[in-house]
Amino acid sequence: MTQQENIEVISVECLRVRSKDQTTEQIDQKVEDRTSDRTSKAVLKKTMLEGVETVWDRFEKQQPACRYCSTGVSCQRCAMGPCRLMGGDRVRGVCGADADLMVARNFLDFIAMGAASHSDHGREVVETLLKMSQGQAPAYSITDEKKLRRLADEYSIDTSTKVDVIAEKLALAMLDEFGTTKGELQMAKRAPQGTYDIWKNSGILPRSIDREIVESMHRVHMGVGADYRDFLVQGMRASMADGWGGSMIGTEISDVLFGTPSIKKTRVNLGVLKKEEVNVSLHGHNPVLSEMMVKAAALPEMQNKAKAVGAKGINLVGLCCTGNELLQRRGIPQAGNHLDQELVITTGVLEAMVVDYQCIFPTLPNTASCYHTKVISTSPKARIPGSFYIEVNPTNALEQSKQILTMAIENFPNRAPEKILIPDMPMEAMVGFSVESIRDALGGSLKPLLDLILAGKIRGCVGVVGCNNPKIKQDYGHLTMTRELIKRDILVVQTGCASIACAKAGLMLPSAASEAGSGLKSVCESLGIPPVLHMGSCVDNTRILTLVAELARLAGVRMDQLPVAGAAPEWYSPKAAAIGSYFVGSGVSVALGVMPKIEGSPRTVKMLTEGIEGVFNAKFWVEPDPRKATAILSDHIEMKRKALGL
Ligand code: BF8
Repeated sequence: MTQQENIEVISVECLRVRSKDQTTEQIDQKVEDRTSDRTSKAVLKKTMLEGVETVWDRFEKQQPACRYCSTGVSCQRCAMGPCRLMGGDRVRGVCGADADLMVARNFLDFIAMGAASHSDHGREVVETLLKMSQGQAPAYSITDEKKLRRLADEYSIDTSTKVDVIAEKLALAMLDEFGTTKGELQMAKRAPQGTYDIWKNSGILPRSIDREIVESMHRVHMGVGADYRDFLVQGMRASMADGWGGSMIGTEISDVLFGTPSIKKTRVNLGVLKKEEVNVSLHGHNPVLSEMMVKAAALPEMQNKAKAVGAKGINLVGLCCTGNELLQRRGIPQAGNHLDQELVITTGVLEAMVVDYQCIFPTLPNTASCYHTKVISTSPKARIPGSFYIEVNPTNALEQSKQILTMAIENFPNRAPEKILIPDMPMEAMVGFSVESIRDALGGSLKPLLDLILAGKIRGCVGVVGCNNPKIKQDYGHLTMTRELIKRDILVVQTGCASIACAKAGLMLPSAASEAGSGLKSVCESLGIPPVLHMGSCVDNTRILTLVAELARLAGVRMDQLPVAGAAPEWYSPKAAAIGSYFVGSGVSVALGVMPKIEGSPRTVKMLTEGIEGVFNAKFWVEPDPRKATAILSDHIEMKRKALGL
């Protein structure tokens, strides 16, 4: 393919809504109902006044949602259908599947999709390490050699040789995990023995990463199993392959290549965009691309190019989980979370939106076409009509990143001044709480954290994680729950778009300790940290797994015995379903704020919210009201404390 063909773009139209016909009062009310953040409100209002369509408009047009699809009793799985179980004499699909089977099969498919996405991302990170070690990825290097050696030890790799050799052996050993015939994954052994035994005895110990996903796809084919319970157990096993396999590998090797996060200050919200600079947002998930963009933007040749078009410099800003990756390692400012992705464009000052994959609205090029923004896609897995396609891989990454930046710089003079709105005042945030940086902050051990929990100054920990979902006012679930939890002296750890919600609201500042209960407040004040800790991207939920596993080992108990829980108040993604499942499988109960599509099978609901507790000592709750969900989480933590005799 020639360079010209490479950047040939399909033209797409600007999608408009009739919000121009609405009164200002009506628009104000909608803005209020749609989002919580001050800067998002300002830009959403402008977008609505301009009549440019957003995710909320499309959500409205889809209402009312199909009841059969919402509850999981519709099936598109084979060519005898489609089928919907509508009651009366329509209680089985053409193949004979009843509601339990249909729902459980759909749910396994959903979890496997999420596990596949995260694990495939992990694979690409390790492939980059392999290419680097073999001299084929010249722009990449090892940033955290200590971690490389520690991981090599974990994999029983000889560390007395050259770093490149260790890196190559580790990369090959990790890639082997995707199809290993050993029957188990190396990093699952991080769990305490008692927890590991539960996995083995209950049949959710993953055999290899790809195998669990492929087998899930096999099982959801018509006419394989017919017992809904087997589908749910396989969903757990596929999710564990992600949590203790693909995602964990992704986190660990991202740290090796790009640095293990350390505590630092940064800024968040749409106010991080700059009028005088070339603004480029990095959106998606994999740091293999975005780290190279950061490297390219720092080059004097790129800075000079920017100055030549009248800009003061290049302003890189993050979005979604790519943003979280950059935030925690480089302190790159974050423009917003999932539902902000269109609003970054509609500020009118974004020269380029660079994407890799996952969580990217396919209509971003349409949104961009209403302004001057160029959307640039980079992954052969994720070509998007209307975007410029510049393929980035480990071998060509720096050169391609320079080309992308050049396109952004050349686009700077094309802004339409009448369409510009940058809200003022970014919010400051303290981020970068990896397990390693928490340990360092505590003087080299996690024991002081365990002691604070045992002593009751901190009652327990909850991971509030996950996405935004237009079914819920943006960030409302995250903020309400997090505030309620810290008030009760429960430390909140966060990843993904949930963490950006809290960062935008100032909850990741040490001064937010004033909102915490007296115990947590005194701990935060003495350490100078916020009561809500940013632990990274969605892949980095594995940091939380590692943290809980280490605390459990220190306490000499199973993971399920600790006073901890998880929550995803605004989740939307299949990846979030996989994350929730691997937490529950690991013994950490999870509160969901959005009902999965399982209500069509009361037996499935019962199994996930009650039945599995007898096996994993953990379960799901589904509670849309974040206040009620907090009460459930808090009671759960107190119950766990009591069981430990605390
Ligand atoms: O990767 S970016 S919307 S899926 S939380 Fe959710 Fe946000 Fe997507 Fe997780 Ni992260």
